[in-house]
Amino acid sequence: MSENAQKLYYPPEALVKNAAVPGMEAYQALVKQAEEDYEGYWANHARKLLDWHKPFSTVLDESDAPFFKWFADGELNVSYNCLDRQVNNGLGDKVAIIFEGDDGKVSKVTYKELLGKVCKMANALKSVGVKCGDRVVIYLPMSVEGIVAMQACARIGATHSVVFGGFSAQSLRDRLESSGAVALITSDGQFRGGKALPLKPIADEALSMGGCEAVKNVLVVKRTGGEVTMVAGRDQWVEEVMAQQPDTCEPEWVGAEHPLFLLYTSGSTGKPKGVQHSSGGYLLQAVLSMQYTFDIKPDDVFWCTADIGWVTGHTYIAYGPLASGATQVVFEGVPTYPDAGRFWQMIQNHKVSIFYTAPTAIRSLIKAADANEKVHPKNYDLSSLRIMGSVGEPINPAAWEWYHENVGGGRCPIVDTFWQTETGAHMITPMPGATPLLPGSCTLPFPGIQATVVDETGTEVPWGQGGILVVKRPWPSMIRTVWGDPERFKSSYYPADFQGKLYLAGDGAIRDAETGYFTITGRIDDVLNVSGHRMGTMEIESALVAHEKVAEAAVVGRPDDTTGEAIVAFVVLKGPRPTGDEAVATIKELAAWVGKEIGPIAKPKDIRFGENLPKTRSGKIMRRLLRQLAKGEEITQDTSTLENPAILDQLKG
Ligand code: 6R9
Repeated sequence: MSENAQKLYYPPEALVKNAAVPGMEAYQALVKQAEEDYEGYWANHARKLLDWHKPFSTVLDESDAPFFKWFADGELNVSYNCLDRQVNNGLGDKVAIIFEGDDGKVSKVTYKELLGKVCKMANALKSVGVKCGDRVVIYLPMSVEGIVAMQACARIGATHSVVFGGFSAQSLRDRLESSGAVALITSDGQFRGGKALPLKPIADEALSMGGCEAVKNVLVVKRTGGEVTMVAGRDQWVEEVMAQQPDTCEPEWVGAEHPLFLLYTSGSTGKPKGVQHSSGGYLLQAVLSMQYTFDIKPDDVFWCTADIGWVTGHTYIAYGPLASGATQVVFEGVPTYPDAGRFWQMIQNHKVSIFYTAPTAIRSLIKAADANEKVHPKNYDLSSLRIMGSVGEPINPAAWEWYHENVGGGRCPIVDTFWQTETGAHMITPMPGATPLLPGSCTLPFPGIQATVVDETGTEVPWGQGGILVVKRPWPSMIRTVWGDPERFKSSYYPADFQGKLYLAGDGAIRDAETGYFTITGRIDDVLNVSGHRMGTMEIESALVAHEKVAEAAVVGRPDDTTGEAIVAFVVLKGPRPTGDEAVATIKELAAWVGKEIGPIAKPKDIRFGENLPKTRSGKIMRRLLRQLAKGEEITQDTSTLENPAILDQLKG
């Protein structure tokens, strides 16, 4: 730790005292419990944190590995655990959701009201013939209705598959077909950044493409008032159907392994995979991580800025906060509208105490604050904050420090949570009242998660040596299979290279030689090998972003005859995009800077400037496109999920 010691941030005393995991000894004790009695550890939590209709008698069933089962003979209902039990516990009048629209309009929904809405929606689904085990696709904006729709599916045992509202008709069609959905819940449109965007017309297009004839009913939420065509016998306004329904609905008690949802996510090859999640194991870790990672308390106001179209919006909006009886903020809009102070304004207005967002948002808000004093977080009262989180990609130390200092006022621990669609919940993350923080490191495994780093043969490598991130034992909230493609599940996540015994996350990692802290080095295919030196693209990006002129950077590899791979950096400057002599000078300056920061070997061979980077609407940089650009290839793949396709031309080099 010696060289990093000065960079460690310790949790504030006041937080440690009342924390769910108070101090490192408490953390180590949990880790030890799980090591000594793995099944007992999870079973105890499952009994304590969930309400079971029928208690389970088996914990982990490995007989059909890697198709693991958890709590298989237990029965429960996820929506009951999220809503009825809060109402039964006297939280009926507690605010469950503070919804803020794109236009700034705020509405609040209590647990009792939410339960009523969910029951009406559940009855509406039943009234159009949706049954337990059916799939329902949800194509909705960030809204109370989106959460209600998910909970309603859970209530009747229908498996939902949420498709992000930014996806194209083609992507929606593919997911409708692959999931075999019998119903679709959508809205007329959505508001984003002051604009009304259509959704129902896109849904109509998807349905007209063929392949999704199983969809017999489309329920439409009214949001924008935009014009829509209703197909007789198929489409109905959801409000009208719900109005005729009672506001109570007996939950469908399902087995713990019953598929709660499918969520499609991109793999390294082929079509998106339908990641199938369970009911019991999934909900257990959603609740447990709300406690351990976010230290959720009755008075907290929790805000996760993700969209319900991504896994983060499932676990940390639709399920985790509700199953914890928390009050949460749900936001329809974008962080830069009406200006880039929106997040800070909302934290101030709603007295948010736990804030969970993505590095890409932080970096763009840093850029905005540098350009315009008025939207700097220092202009807002952010004193309600006590814990902050980061998710989705590695957070570079410079952004971490800014977030910590300017948003958290230097007093709020940042939980850098590493996890994936497939893992269901946090895998490697600090505990805010225990773990000393090291900017850029997601630190240590969640208690009970046995993560480690191995080489190509599956042998653990010593700390200090980079390798492949794997998980040694199955965990309750893990992916159960790839919907309709069990072989792909096996080959993607339990490859033969590791004798089918280790879960392959698809990321590289390195553990600090002294502390064992994990640093994610990026997707395995993002790790570069330049002249035999292994380097994380993230490391170089971090160095670039540490330069005063740089707002954001993405680094990819390009095959190179002499060095194996060459480094190509795509850079967004804080100032205007340079051209001509100015560009040449800046390239030199940045290359020298990286050489100085990491070593000459890390100097990018090619640096290109853009006003932005190609990103998905969830804010992930599309590295595969960058790799193609780096090689000078024509972009042939589908760019319909890009937020900003026009940026590609600037980056052609
Ligand atoms: C939750 C989510 C998963 C991939 C994952 C990794 C990257 C996520 C990270 C992180 C470094 C973190 N990732 N969190 N990398 N530090 N804290 O994002 O799920 O969309 O499936 O992405 O995102 O590469 O493998 P998903």
